[in-house]
Amino acid sequence: MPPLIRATGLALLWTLSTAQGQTQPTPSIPAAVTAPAVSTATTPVVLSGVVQHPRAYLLAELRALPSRTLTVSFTSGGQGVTHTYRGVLLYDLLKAAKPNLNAGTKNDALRWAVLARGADGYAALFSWGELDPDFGNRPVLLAYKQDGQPLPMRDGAVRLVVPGDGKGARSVSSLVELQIFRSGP
Ligand SMILES: Nc1nc2c(c(=O)[nH]1)N[C@H]1C(S)=C(S)[C@@H](COP(=O)(O)O)O[C@H]1N2
Ligand SMILES: [Mo]
Repeated sequence: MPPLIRATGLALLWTLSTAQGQTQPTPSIPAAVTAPAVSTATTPVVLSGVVQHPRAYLLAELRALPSRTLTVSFTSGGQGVTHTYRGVLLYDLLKAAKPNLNAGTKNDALRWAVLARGADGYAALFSWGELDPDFGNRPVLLAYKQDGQPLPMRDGAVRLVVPGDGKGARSVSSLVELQIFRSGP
């Protein structure tokens, strides 16, 4: 018997045996009751930390700010993807928050960082120096549009995109929190 036909036959037998309800385990949590860890248009992005102006941004508020449009390529699960994203510069939000810089420390801003967190708890770190136009100048965006449309639903209302990163791992989707902090003595 050719392997494909044998495999198909085995799969059919398995389907029949499970269809009788003999071997099917009962799921402990019904799928419909599990909250999806994706953000929506009414989920704020909370900017917190040792800053003068902590605040929560709703999608409508982000959309009212100056925006940038960038075409960004990255790999996701080994596959290359390229999209054009529109959003607000992360660096602009950090500046507006005004971290409480230590005036007595030379280039204190270079000790600061921001942890971006998604609705599922996934998180990635960015340093002030890599974002600052005077240093790394990385135009990391809080993106709310992909190719002229709202983000695909699975990415939530707002996601980071990180031009220059090869892998998509820091492109935190369903962004809900930006925690600004100073590290070191
Ligand atoms: N909130 C959240 N964001 C995330 C992840 C995640 O698990 N949770 N995975 C990251 C990884 S590993 C990759 S490769 C990209 C995938 O982006 P895509 O969903 O647009 O392909 O999302 C990143 N952002
Ligand atoms: Mo990934």
